[in-house]
Amino acid sequence: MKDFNMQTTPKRYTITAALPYTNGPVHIGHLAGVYVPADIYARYQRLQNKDVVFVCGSDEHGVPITIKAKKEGITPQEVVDKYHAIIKKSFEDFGISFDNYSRTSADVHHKTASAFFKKLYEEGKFIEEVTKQLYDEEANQFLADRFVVGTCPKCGFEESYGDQCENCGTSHNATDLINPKSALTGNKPILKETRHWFLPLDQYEGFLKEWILKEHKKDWKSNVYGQCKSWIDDGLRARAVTRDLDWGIPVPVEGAEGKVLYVWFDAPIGYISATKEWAEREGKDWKPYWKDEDSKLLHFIGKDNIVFHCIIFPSMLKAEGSYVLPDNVPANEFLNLEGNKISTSKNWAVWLHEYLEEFPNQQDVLRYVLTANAPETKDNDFTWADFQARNNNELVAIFGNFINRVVVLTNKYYDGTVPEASAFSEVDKQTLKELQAYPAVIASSIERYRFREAQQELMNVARLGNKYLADEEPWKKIKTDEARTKTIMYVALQIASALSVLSEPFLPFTSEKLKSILSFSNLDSQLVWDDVHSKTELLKPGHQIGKSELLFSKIEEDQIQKQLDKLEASKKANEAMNKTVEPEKETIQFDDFTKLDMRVGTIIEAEKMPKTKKLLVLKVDTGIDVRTIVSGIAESYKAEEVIGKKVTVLVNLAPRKLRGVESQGMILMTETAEGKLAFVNPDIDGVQNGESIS
Ligand code: B3M
Ligand code: ZN
Repeated sequence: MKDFNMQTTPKRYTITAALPYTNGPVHIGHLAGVYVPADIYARYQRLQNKDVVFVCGSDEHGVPITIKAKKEGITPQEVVDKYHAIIKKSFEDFGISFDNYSRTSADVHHKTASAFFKKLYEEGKFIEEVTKQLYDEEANQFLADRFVVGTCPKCGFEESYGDQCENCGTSHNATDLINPKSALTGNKPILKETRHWFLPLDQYEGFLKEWILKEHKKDWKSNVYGQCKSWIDDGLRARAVTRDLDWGIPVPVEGAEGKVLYVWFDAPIGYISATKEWAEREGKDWKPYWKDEDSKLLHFIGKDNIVFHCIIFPSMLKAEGSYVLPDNVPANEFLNLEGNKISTSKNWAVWLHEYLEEFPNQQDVLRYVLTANAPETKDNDFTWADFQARNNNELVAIFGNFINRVVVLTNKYYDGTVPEASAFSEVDKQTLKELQAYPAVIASSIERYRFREAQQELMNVARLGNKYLADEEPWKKIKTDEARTKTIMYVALQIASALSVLSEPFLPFTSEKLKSILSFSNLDSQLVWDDVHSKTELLKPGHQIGKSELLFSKIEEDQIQKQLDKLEASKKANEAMNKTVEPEKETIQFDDFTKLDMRVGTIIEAEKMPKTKKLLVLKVDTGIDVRTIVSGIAESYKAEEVIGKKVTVLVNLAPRKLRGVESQGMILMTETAEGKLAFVNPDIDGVQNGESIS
């Protein structure tokens, strides 16, 4: 039995990042919430010379894939093939350093997930039961998960899915939904009997209470702990782990034809399969990473996945019996974009593949901004203005500026050779001492999953360098004191080297570029994290560095405006799409229609009705006469704008008094997507006032 309080240094790290559903590309929300923090952590541990496996892969089963396939008129396999390639490439492009990016359609995964299920089945860990489930008679299909929406029994959200409410995060059974509706046909489902296998979560309550509520009260993030506590306190119930669907991993027992594993049963096992695939490729043994007590298992996820990683998957692992449990599940909250929730269907997102087209080779800028603003403790907002400011005022002005000065001056004064230091001043000693403290400071934040704080400390290293140069002014000293200048440049070069090592987890592309500028490849051995603390000298006198190259460049106003325009266009398109069309009215007879006398007319005078917001008093030439019509269009038009407009007029409407003015007819109007009223305009060549419309 593992002693949860034992604080020993783990022998190896098994780091997982949530498997993205393969039904669309990935956006900045994914990167900020899951993949960048996981990558920072994995890279940092590797720099510590730790034994790390960092795995992920495409989640290719489940209803989201089937729905996408239906929408695009292609097969689920075509959907996952298309997006697996796009997603995998995006992660590579952004330097997410997975040791393996697998997919749940892989053979190794089907086998691993089936074997897992079979073991639990054979050991009697499931309850097998025929129950009544939601069924769509028109679609001839059981409705599970995203195939059904209804009101969440916990929070009242009206668009909850069958297995989870996106609003409050609660996971439930589809039959718990109030007013369920089929997402396929909109029909009200009936109840139909079907056989399924259930994981009796209630039997794991004792274990979960002990493990989470006691052992992890202190070290799990409060958002994660809080959610778990509330679910456990509410009481847990058995959850079906099989589904009546045709896309997924077939349930590997007799009598289960036409049934597949619930996607949330197979997907987390995907972490194990991905580790197996990696180990096979590398000639290693996968088992210690999942079964040895001295392995530290970590799941990086978004907040909507907490229940699955903290309650359901651990119960599965516990039921199986031979696996370690996660040591931590550092889930993040959500990232919004310019004040609104990121949404794939509304195209309110910054897609990674599109970002790179607009900002080529600027992956680190996005990584930096997403970490600086990471939704670690609460939902956070990404804005393009903040993106620009952080690039220009921090990366360019602090980090880039320091490195550029060091490299340019070293080249200018010493042809790029690291100079010899003579006696260190108090300031030099203090600066070097401060520098040596940073690896531990940054590490401590990373170990506690506080990546924003860690990155701020990294920037403090660059600030230390900038301040040192500004105070010591080598560009002045060079004229009077050569020995002193050499010492200053020597110290500054040590800071630059430290930055190239310490920045690697956060800004891997920049770190690499900086290492190349500083000719790290000519060093006897590659520097690791602790060298910055333990080595008094990172670059030796006589080491030759390269020429300066800009690490970051300024982002201009027009680049930002372009992004904002793009979002504005999405907003417009959505408004147009979401405008609900009124249902058709009752059928009328032709005679009913001919009763309406509609004519072409022209507005010849217009003035605002005093003391009203909406009304204009118009004089309209109807061809029959010139008459007064009061029209509620003043919020869309100024009086002077409408004079001369050709309009459609209903002339035989009974007159009616509005604010004391008799209105003798009605002008036909419609409405634009943005809610502006518009004339039904018969302005066609040769059509005269009085022409009737029929
Ligand atoms: N695919 C959910 C998601 O993309 C899911 C994560 C699986 S992790 C095992 O939000
Ligand atoms: Zn809810």
